[in-house]
Amino acid sequence: MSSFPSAQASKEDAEYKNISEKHRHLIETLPKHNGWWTPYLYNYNGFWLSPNILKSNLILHSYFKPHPTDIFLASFMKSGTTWLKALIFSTLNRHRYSFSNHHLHNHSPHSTFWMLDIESYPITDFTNSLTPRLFSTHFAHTLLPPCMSSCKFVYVCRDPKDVLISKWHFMNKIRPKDLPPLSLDEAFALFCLGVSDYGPFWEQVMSYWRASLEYPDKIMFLKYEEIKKEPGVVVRKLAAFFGKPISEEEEEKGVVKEIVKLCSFENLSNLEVNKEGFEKFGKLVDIEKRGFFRKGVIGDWKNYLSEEMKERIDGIIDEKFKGSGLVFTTKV
Ligand code: PAP
Repeated sequence: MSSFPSAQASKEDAEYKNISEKHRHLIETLPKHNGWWTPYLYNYNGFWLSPNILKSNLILHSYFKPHPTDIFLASFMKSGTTWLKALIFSTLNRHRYSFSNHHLHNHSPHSTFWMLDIESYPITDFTNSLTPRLFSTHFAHTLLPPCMSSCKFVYVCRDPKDVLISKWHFMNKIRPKDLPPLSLDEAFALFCLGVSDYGPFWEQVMSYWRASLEYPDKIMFLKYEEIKKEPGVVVRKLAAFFGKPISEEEEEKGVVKEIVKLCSFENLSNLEVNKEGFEKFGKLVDIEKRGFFRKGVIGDWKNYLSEEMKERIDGIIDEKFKGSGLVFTTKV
């Protein structure tokens, strides 16, 4: 066997050199603003990204090869990603595991998806995955490689006021100790400016909303609040969207109820596997698993935001979503 690198490998290495150069140039030239857990966020094609996440985006564009059967879960951070990972995984694999001895009893929801946004070079070999391959991302739809648009996406959004509070708590947990704690006033000001990882919030949400209107058979658009209200309806929708509708026999056996129960906040947050240890996100960051389960309720923002802050966020969102057809139905 030759020990020389193949022509393909050296071409890819050369490509990576170009990416690193481009990244260095972007970091020097893009508009920047202080971030939530990194010293700076950089505005790349209209979205605020931390330096490593920006580099991952460039890497994805060059190296990621989607399969037609891949399924992507997209969300703004803190909008219900963990919950949807569990719901999608257990709905798709409902014939593979019994509910009394389920994979999710000893594997965290995050471990069932590949997180696309943290890819470094050389890109992961995703061969050791079940089919369909499951990926998650927080990138806006317009920041993703166009070749992914032939795949199915599930997008979940959430009331931005709850997103802000959830993110503020989370960021203070993962913020490096050499940065001072982020006050709620600072987080609020950043959020309202649109300076938020992967944001502005409204632009990221709108990118998927518009795409879901254009390609309804490819992008399923969900709201956290709707799932809370009728999780069973969402499980049935997901199953149908993946081309594996819940059968009458499954209905009779109570499969939908089992999935909803398995993925509930109460159940997942009390499993040992989600309480102890760290979730590894590539080489980027290790995050305490319990950090993904805080309260899991609608309207916790009321415990933190003043009336004036609420009005400000609602006002921004009303203006940004005006005429789009997207409304947050549950104004608590
Ligand atoms: P991520 O973007 O970092 O992956 P994500 O899972 O989207 O985080 O959001 C975490 C939020 O979902 C937390 O909300 P909170 O801070 O307002 O409590 C978390 O509690 C909530 N959450 C996690 N699992 C569930 C679940 N099974 N049901 C409902 N909410 C959940």
